[in-house]
Amino acid sequence: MKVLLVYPEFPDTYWSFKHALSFEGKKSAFPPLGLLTVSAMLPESWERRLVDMNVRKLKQADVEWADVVFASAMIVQQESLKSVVKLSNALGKRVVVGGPFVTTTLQPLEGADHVVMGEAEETLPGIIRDLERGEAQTVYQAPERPAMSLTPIPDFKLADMRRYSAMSVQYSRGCPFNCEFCDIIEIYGRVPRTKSNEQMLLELDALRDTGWRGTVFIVDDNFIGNKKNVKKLLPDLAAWQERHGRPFTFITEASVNLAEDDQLLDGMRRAGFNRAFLGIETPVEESLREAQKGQNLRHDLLESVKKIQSYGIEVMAGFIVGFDNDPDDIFDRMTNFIKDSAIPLAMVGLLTALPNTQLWRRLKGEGRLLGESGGSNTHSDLNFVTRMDSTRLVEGYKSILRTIYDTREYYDRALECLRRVSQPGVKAQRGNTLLRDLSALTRITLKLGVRDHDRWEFWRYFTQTLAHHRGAFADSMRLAAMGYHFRKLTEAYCE
Ligand code: B12
Ligand code: SF4
Repeated sequence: MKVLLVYPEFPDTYWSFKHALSFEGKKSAFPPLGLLTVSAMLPESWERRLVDMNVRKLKQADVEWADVVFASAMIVQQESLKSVVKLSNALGKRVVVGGPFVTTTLQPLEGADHVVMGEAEETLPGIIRDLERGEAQTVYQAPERPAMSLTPIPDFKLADMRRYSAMSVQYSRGCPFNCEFCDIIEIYGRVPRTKSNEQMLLELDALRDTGWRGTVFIVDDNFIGNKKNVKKLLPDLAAWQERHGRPFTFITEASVNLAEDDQLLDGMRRAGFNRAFLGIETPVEESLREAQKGQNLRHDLLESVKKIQSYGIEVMAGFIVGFDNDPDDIFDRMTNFIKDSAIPLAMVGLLTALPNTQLWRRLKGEGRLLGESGGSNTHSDLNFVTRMDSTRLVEGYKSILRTIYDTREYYDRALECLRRVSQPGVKAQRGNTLLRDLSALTRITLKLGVRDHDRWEFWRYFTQTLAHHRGAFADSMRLAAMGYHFRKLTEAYCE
């Protein structure tokens, strides 16, 4: 059997990082870990190829080569996914589709021969057997959530690793919290399941053996969801890093209560974590209560961010406007909070009701749902009737984006962030990325320091960095590249 694994294209959103990746000479931020994991579960005798459409175009010849096409997608990739299904149908190839889109959508996917809902560790052996016998069913639904011990080491080598700016691994699935808008807990559950330390280190060995050095994204829904296990993992992770000359720096996602736990923070610093994405959502307490986000109400949010930064961990965060309890001055409060928190990469979105979430069910009950979400919360299409006038909400939302991604505002936040994270800590080895860094630096300097109309701001930022944060120079240039990406997209959204 010949399997073509296809990852559809993302639209150009904040999360695509497109305008920043070009400085690095990369095509995409991360490889499709779901498909690399599925590939590792296929029989050894099956031939397999991967086409990540964020890296290269899908050609007719790719599909013609295959006996069966396996595709994976999030909601936001659905248009591209539909084109993959259509092409496969036209060429008479069987299509199997899995991943979060088909797991959560309420609509059937036209043209898909087999849909796999949920995690595949337990269902895939049956699907493989049925495909081989030519009697595969239309829908497979994972009966329960599998133990992570069943998850194999992903087929990292299937990806063209040179095209990505970071590699991904996964330690846990699920999150113990209960945020109303969250679909993670519906898909992956509220009891975080983790891999064993041994399993995790073997996975890192495999990644290291591929020759990869640099950033590794631990793609967990909430890395500290199972604190007890994480605390056991971190010392082993730090020792592994030490043993191998610190080949990786880690980024991950975590809940804000990370700030409460010095032992965790210290463990993460020692293990080489230098960035964490937090779900802050809003500085408005009433809106946090509405979102059932009690973990963000326990301590002062600005202090929590500062604490995490003091461990050398840059904070990135998600923010949301559009809660029923958002006051009239929400836009100013959000803007001020982002400025004071020194979070350069602030992903501000409009509240979206994803299918089958608690929010979805409440709004449905209240007769306020307008339709299924397009999957991206940074587009201005609302999928429910908001309490605030929708035109005002979208205008206010855009005003936040315009302010926080204004060149000077952004550089000021980045400088303050660098100041806060440049504490003595464990620094990762940058090793053989030097050449890549040099060409990236040349591209950044040419684009932002010569061609850009805000070039004087860039040189102010550049000289301040050299004067005060020389040790974090590479990080400062990464932040400059990211800021450019956010500015370009903000211009496109807000025109
Ligand atoms: C890493 C990640 C990203 C990366 C993407 C990197 C990449 N190339 O994959 C980045 C940071 C870019 C990203 C961006 C976004 N993401 Co994202 N992301 C994740 C995250 C945290 C991990 C994905 C992962 O690697 N998982 C590990 C693998 C092993 O799990 P898996 O993909 O589920 O695969 C398993 C099964 O689903 C199944 N399976 C998967 N595919 C297939 C295919 C076949 C054929 C079969 C048989 C089985 C199968 O088998 C696997 C093993 O069990 C997930 C959350 C999560 N826990 O998965 C969110 C998640 C997928 N993202 C999500 C969202 C909403 C987004 C954004 C739209 C954010 C936003 N708010 O706007 C953007 C979109 C990007 C864009 N440009 O517009 C949602 C998707 C919701 C949905 N129903 O579609 C998720 C579930 C999290 C969430 N609730 O926020 N994301
Ligand atoms: S903390 Fe994050 S992952 Fe956990 S329930 Fe809330 S939004 Fe979902």
